[in-house]
Amino acid sequence: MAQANSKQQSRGGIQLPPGLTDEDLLDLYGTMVLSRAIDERVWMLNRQGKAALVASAQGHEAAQLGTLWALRKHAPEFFCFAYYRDLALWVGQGLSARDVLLGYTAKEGEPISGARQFPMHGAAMRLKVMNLSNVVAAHVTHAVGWALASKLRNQVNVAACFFGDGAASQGEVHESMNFAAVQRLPVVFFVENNRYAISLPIRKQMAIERVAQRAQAYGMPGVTVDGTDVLAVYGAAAEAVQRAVKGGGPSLVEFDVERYLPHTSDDDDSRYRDRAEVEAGRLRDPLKRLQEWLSRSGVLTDEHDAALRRQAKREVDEATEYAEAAPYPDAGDLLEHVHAPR
Ligand SMILES: Cc1ncc(C[n+]2csc(CCOP(=O)(O)OP(=O)(O)O)c2C)c(N)n1
Ligand SMILES: [Mg+2]
Repeated sequence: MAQANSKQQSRGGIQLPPGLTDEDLLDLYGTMVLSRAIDERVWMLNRQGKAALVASAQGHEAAQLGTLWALRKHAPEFFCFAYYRDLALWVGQGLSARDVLLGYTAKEGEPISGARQFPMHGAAMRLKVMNLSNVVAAHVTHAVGWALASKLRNQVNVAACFFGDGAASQGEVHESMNFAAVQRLPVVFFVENNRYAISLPIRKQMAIERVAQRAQAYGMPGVTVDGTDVLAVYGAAAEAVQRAVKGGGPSLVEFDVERYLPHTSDDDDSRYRDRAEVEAGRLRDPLKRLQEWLSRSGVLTDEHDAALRRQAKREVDEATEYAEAAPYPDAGDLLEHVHAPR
């Protein structure tokens, strides 16, 4: 756990949450730039017929990265249970552009699942992230199981569980939250609410305004914050993580985010989403928002910004070239890891 510095500082008229430094902010911003560059590239490769399926994280990045930085600062140990839209989280935890590109192009050397599809499904214990299933919400029980194990072992190992608004209506989520609250487990439920489950708008899958309203009924605190504002995300996540660390049990943190692109590259959102709505959502760009605020605050110069973007492009170009040239895995490996780890 990094040492949180307790002195609160102001940047561009905004109070920094305690513990966040300018270096953190630049590091987080650079990670967001890289994640966006990878995301745009894999979408483009899909359009060229080189990547089979893409679920974009564009619009969700601040929710994922603000949370990650809160975990790093405030949890002695943590583990992330991610879902398919969590590219920025993976990149934040050190999955390289090359590894991501190997996954999307299904090439040999991909470290998480040996290039099995969907991309970025599998476990990376060294990165403290796993995304074992594409079955919506199936991992929420795993996260609660992790938190239970850490409590039984007297460890402080926070389980961070990420899922969408649609997943929030799955049976496993209700059971998991109820069990976690009864047992006061060190788990935080992070809901990335983009108001759609594929084509289904949120008003058709729940009769209340906010997912966070449910928290009270389970017996845990619930809060909704602007998930495109990295500082708001960090603040809310830090509070929930600290509660888990102190033995205060689970929390639900809901992020109000935007899904810029169709559900996946197989989807056509023009059939159910008004263009004006999508364009309005793009005005809440977490990357642009962070960039403008850091520039205004004097933390990020134009030169530094340009250098970070050049570096990200270099990494993504190199990764694309590498992945395109890499061979496909040997078909004889197909059944490896199916029943038991090697
Ligand atoms: C149990 C189950 N039901 C349906 C699906 C098909 N499906 C895949 S993603 C998805 C929508 C999930 O929406 P949400 O949880 O809001 O996440 P988002 O994609 O919006 O980030 C559905 C219905 C599935 N994978 N698993
Ligand atoms: Mg959704």
